Amino acid sequence: MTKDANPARPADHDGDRRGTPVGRRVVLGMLAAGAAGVAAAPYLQRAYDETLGAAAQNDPTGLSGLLPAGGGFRYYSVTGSVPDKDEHSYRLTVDGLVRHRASYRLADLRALPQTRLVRDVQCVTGWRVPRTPFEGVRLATLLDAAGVRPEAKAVRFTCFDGAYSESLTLEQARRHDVLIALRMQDRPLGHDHGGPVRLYVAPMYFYKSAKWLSGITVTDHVQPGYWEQLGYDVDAWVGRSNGRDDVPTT
Ligand SMILES: Nc1nc2c(c(=O)[nH]1)N[C@H]1C(S)=C(S)[C@@H](COP(=O)(O)O)O[C@H]1N2
Ligand SMILES: [Mo]
Repeated sequence: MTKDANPARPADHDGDRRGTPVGRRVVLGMLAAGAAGVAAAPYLQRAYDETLGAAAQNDPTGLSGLLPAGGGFRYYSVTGSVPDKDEHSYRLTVDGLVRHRASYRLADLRALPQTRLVRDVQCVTGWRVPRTPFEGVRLATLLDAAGVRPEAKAVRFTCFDGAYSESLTLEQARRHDVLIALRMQDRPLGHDHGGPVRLYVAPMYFYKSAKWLSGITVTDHVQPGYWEQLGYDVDAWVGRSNGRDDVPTT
C-alpha cells in the first residue's frame, strides 16, 4: 500500500470531520451493525448504510469515516448536512461555453439513453470496492445536446451541498466511461451516495465522482476542484496519480 507516498498531499479526507458529537453507544452500535451486516440480507445492508450516513455527518471523531459503510463504501461529505432533492426539486443545469443552456429534471435524465458500467471503485485514501454497477447518462450526451463552443477546453462540476466541486478536461469529459449517474449498485442513488444524481468518472480516483451534482459548466480552462485545491492531483487516473500505484479501475 502506498498511502501517504506523496509528501505533498494534505491530510487525507478521512481526517476532516466536524459537527456535534455522536455518543459512543451510537458508534459501537454501528460497529455491531457492521458485523451483523456481513451476513445480512440486502435490506439490512441498506438500513445500515443510512444509519452510518446520518451519524457520519455529525462525527467529529472521524471514527465513522473509518468504518466500512454498506458494501465497503465509506460515507464522505465536506459539509455538515446536505439538503434532500427529489423528483420535484432536483435540477441539473448545463451552462457556460455552450450554444444551448439546459436544465434537466430527473425525468428528463431518465428519458435519455442509459449506460451501465461495472468497475472497481478506488478511493485515494486506500479503500477499494470491487465491481460496482453505476448507471446513467453519458456526460458526452449532455455536452453534445448543449453544443459545446470551439473555444471550450474543460468542464466544471458543482454540487448542491454548496461546497464541493470537480473538473475534467473536455477530452476526459467525453470519455464513454464518464456518466451522470442516476443509479448505483442497481438501485436509485441514495442520498448518502450523492443522490439523486452524482458524477461517475470510472477511470479516476473516487473524489472525481462528485456527489449531489447540480451544475455542469463548460469553461475555457480547468479549474481545480475542492480536494485539488488542497493538493490532490487534477488528473486523477487510478494507479497513475497522487503518488499511488493501485491497480487501474478500467
Ligand atoms: N459532494 C461531494 N462529493 C464527493 C465527496 C464529498 O465530500 N462531497 N467526496 C468524494 C470522495 S473523496 C469519495 S471517496 C467519494 C465517496 O463516495 P461515497 O460517499 O458514495 O462512498 O465521493 C466523492 N465525491
Ligand atoms: Mo475519496
